[in-house]
Amino acid sequence: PVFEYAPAPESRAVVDIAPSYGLFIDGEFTEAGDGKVFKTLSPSSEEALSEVAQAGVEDVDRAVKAARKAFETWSALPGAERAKYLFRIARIIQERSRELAVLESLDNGKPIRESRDADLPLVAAHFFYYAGWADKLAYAGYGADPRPLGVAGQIIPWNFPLLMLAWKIAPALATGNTVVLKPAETTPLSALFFADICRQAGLPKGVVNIVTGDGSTGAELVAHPGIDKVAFTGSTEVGKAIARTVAGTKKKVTLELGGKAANIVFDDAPIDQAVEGIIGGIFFNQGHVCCAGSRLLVQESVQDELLDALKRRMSTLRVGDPLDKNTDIGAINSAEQLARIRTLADAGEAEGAERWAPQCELPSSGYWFAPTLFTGVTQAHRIAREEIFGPVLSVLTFRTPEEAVAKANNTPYGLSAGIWTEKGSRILWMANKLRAGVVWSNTFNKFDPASPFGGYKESGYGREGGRHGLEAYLDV
Ligand code: TXE
Repeated sequence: PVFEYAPAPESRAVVDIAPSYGLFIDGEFTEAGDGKVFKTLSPSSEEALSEVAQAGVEDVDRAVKAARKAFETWSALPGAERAKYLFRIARIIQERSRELAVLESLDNGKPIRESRDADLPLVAAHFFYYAGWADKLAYAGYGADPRPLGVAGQIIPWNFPLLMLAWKIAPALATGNTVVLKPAETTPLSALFFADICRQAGLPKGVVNIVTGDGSTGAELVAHPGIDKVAFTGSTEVGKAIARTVAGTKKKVTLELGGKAANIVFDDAPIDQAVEGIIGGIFFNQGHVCCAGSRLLVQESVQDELLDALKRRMSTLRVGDPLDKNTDIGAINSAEQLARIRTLADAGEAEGAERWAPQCELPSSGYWFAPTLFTGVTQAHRIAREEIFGPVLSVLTFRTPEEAVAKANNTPYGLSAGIWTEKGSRILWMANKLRAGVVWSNTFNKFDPASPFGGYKESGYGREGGRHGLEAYLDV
């Protein structure tokens, strides 16, 4: 009764979603000890996709114990052996990528074009990349015998469920750690499919454990004494709570939190190219992106020209069915997130910014928000200060590079920034002044597993990706 297939587009048939899923502990799917479950919905239709176990304190304990036990043998395996498993996982991800892309779009709401062409290739690339490191750790700058930390408790959000899983699990396994991972409560399915991939790859039992549940499951995982390291991606508020919980324990922690990135356009930038970068920067993944270019800083002299071009381009964006290959903007992930976006957009209007959105018809069921632009925004406005995490762009202006830097840095966050100019010397000057973990120039939202990613200030600490990402899981 929980699960009904709606008459659906053909592509939906490529993935077989079971009516219910258990927790993945010690290589087996098992029910929660107290039998509790929750439903995961498709945000584009509000239909239940499946019923998933809600892990309680005893389940978290079982998972951590399984990971501890597996750590004994996994950490003792030669790196070359661990690499074989990771390569196998990467290849299976590639083989099953159609199925995973459809699943991700169903559970998350993101356009299939993005899950197929961005998320899944990056997920596989991440496993390939860290597979390549597993046998190269000794004498790579970490001493003769760098040691894994032990059991990593990893908590991920709902915006890139499988990619965040890859960012967490691949480096942990490559370095000889074992993991207990908790996916977000609105997007648990791809992590459970990944559990199946671990089985298919013959990964030893207990090396990867998946405990589904809400924030309470996450809090129990963080507090568990058998955890050696916590890796978290999510809200700044929860990140701070996690840092408080682990303070005074042996646990190491990396946090990847929110952002309020500035995309800075100078008057010499090629306008069409900048418009594409601005559009991708804020509307990719419905703006559910920690490094989204949510503040556009435009040099005053090109403001009118740029805004005209931007509005014309926004008018061509197609909002709708995530499984339609023509869709540019899919569904907002949850009713809660939609409410947050609406609250902040309403605050923008109430505080006097001018709101604009193209004519677009939104589907009648599901969670949707039209691509929206605010002009006349000042630095004091909430929409210039708070992370909206939705398809909403706040436009501010500047006259000089110094003013652009001051405005870009005027935020508690420091995850990313973008610069659009033909002048190379200006790019270098700006990149050095911007307090952001990533600075893109004449592009935006470009990722590579070899490149470390992470924030300054309240955007968190520690780096994921690249060789820096290894250090988060090693005692050097
Ligand atoms: O995040 P939460 P939410 C920002 C974004 C968004 C806001 C709220 O601005 O609007 O956060 O989103 C788990 N101990 N980002 O409420 O609650 C939770 O179950 C341990 C930016 O969804 O932080 C989920 O698995 N874990 C961000 C994960 O934390 C806890 C991505 C993230 O959920 C917990 C997501 C607790 N006490 C939201 N409470 C980014 N950096 O990309 C919750 N969780």
